[in-house]
Amino acid sequence: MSRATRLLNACRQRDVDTAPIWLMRQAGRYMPEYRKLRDSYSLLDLIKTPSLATEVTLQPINAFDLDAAIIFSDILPLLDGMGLELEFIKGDGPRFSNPIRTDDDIHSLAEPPAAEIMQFTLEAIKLVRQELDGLVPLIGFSGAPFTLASYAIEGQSSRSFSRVKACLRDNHRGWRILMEKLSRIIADYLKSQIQSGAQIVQLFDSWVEALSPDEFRTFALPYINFIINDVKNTYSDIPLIYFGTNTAPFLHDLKDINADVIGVDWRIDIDEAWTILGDHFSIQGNLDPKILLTNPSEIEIHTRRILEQTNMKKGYIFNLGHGIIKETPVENVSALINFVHDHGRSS
Ligand code: 1CP
Repeated sequence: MSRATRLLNACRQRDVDTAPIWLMRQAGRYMPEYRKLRDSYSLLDLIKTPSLATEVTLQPINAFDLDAAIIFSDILPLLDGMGLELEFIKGDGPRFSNPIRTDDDIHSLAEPPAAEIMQFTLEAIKLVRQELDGLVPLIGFSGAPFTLASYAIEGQSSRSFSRVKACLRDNHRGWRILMEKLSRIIADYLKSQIQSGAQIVQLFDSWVEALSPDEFRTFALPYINFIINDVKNTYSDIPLIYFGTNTAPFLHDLKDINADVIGVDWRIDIDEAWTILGDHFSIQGNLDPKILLTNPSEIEIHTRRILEQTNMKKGYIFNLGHGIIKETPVENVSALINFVHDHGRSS
């Protein structure tokens, strides 16, 4: 079986020869080729120049035996397109100079067509598809609404989430209006990516662990459902992955979502997660990215355990439990991929 079909088959719970593997944030700072480009260009230059975004997307595909490409972009430029001014500050991460602080700010968030504000990423998707020429499938993505709302309200990375939590608890109406706006534009963006050539799409809910199960059910899940149903109504054949961090307390609630694949992190055994979710889902995960900082024999121990837990059941996709860390040695990435392909075979 070729790399062209392994991941798509696993998303659809069909037979595979061995477990497919891709890595969240597989293009980026741990790769010397990427760092070299970053000497000449800012992150936003790379994202907003389709030829450069194409080059970066292909770097890990050329370097490793990965089973998918993920388009090089970020979850935050969509918010910039809605009127929140995004900057990436060196050494300090993303920052919005005009975060949402009042109801007026929520009302004045613009809702342009995603195809207008994310045109550079859609163009890059078309270029990458041409370059790949069917070698591996291309994954498109968006931030999930809770995670994007958190950045929009906090204005930057947060530990306490105090502002976003105050908004969802004390301003139900404002929260609903904000989440509805975000959900509409995210659904539109994912559909535009599919129209441009994305063959699988993933929603990243990287900050969802800030919520209690009850808050998740009330303030996040309805909007996740809206997006998934909207995308699936138009593109029922395109696999959709929902990934969140520390979702163990939410798995019972995720059982009914219309995604094809659920991505889980390392804070739950993957077989336990799969049992709770049910066999109708494919599952993706869940090596702790910190393990990749160690050495091949340590990586083997943890990877073998995950492969044993999933027992090569149809629908298993190997990934990390979160994005790859920038200090990761490239040789460890190669060792991981080879180990998964060699040992992920059905017996
Ligand atoms: O060169 C650099 O300084 C850039 C570091 C970097 C990179 C490589 C950022 C800044 N964004 C990206 C690209 C990116 N972001 C991709 C590329 C495709 C891939 O190879 O996977 C993807 C999928 C993302 C998604 C993203 N951006 C998420 C969700 C995934 C996750 O890791 O949780 C989040 C939370 C962001 C925000 C963001 N962008 C960049 C940073 C440093 C952050 C996180 C900051 C924080 O902790 O809040």
